[in-house]
Amino acid sequence: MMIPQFAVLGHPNEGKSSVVSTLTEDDQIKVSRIPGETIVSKRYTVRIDGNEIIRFVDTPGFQVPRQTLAWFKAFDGDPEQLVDRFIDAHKNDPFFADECELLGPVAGGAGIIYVVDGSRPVRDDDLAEMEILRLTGRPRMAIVNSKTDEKDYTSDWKNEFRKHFNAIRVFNSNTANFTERIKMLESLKAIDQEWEPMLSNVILAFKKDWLKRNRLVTACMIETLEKSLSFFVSETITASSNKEKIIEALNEKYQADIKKFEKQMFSKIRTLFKHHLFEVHLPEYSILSHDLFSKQTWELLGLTKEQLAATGAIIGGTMGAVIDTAAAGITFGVFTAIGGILGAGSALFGGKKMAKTKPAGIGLGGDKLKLGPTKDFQFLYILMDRALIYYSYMINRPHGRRDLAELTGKTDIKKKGYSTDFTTAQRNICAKFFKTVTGRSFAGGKKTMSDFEELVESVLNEISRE
Ligand SMILES: Nc1nc2c(ncn2[C@@H]2O[C@H](COP(=O)(O)OP(=O)(O)OP(=O)(O)O)[C@@H](O)[C@H]2O)c(=O)[nH]1
Ligand SMILES: [Mg+2]
Repeated sequence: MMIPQFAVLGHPNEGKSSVVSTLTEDDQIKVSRIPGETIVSKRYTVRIDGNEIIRFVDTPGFQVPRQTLAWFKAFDGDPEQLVDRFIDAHKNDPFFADECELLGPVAGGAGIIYVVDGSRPVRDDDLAEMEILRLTGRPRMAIVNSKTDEKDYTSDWKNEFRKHFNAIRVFNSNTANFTERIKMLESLKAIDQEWEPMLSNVILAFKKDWLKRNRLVTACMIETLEKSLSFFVSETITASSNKEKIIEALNEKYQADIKKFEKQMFSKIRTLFKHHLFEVHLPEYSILSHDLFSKQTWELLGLTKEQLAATGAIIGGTMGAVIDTAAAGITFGVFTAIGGILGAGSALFGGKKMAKTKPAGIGLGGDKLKLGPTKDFQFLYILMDRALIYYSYMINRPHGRRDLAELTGKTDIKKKGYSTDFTTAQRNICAKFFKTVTGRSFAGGKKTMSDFEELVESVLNEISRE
């Protein structure tokens, strides 16, 4: 089957490779500050479920546009043959090597996407390039991909573009998200009526694929939430056991494992959105860089004072408060932290209510110290919000953007979790889910799970549209 094909052309170092990288979600394409990075034309095909959908060809920049234009203008053969004849005439001439290379895909029938940096003024060379592209007679679109915000010549560029192109669009390869990629494809439809149906199918395929990814994220998130919220650790103790030590070890294991579950989920999300280079290395103050169990995490996620009070035990715990469960004669010390998450008293003593009646019961054999599953409903929101924030980073990071350093110090991090905006109905769904997965209620069952699934998926779809 024929798929639409576009050659991405322009001056050296204007962001052609970066545009191809963002459009194809391929972060393995080389992008460089030094002009002349791309020296041969290379095809990048987008595949969805194994099917080829659309192809973009990355090309080297124009080197001798004025000389090329002079040849084009002097050409008096069949205009349909113009590009082919140019390549025939110059393929062995090193002076025109880049021009032959970049015009190759155009001769092969590709549509044209012309990229310029809107933060610099229009020059004569650019006018020559645009005129060359017009003379090819191929369907063509121009995009302004501004490399800096310092100066903006977008309107000058647009004025020139109007004379030479069938469609014009501002598209920034360093900020464009899914919605902008789709809009870009929508405007590509305008460059040639014959291409419209094909491009409509491409857009449909992209949209379907995105929804599919969101469904996969939903499944992964729910699996991780279930695993984390129902998680517990336990150990058999005897009279001679060092309980404090055991509890401390259980505490560590509990936290470490839950963090591991989260890490695995993050890695799946990252893979789904095809990031190899980008990972979230957040600045100090950000939510995700905080320890999952730290006070800051809870605060930054936007929990109210009341909610924080409800989790007081956790914070108290990390502050070193000591709760004495007099009956059992065990002081909790550090594990108050867990006390809050797990619900101090009962969770520590699986099954047997021996503590109250037999203060010495721990020594009777077959007794267990158990941490988890969590009793704290807020923990669900914490885990959810962290997943959603991570997801939002992954989906909003264009693959053509390579300045990893710039990310640190950025302040556009959402200070509160998405769950803070949940409606009462949504909170109820979360509460039921929580009760079900922590084994505290069997009410609802299937419906509880499908309601929660629907909720997560709709939140993901909403974040995708932002
Ligand atoms: N800030 C910012 N930088 C960009 C943007 N697009 C490209 N760049 C940077 O501009 C430089 C050139 O980008 P490339 O995509 O390699 O440009 P190119 O047109 O393929 O260059 P050649 O292959 O050398 O012709 C790189 O340092 C990019 O990171 C953008 O939208 N914003
Ligand atoms: Mg390049």
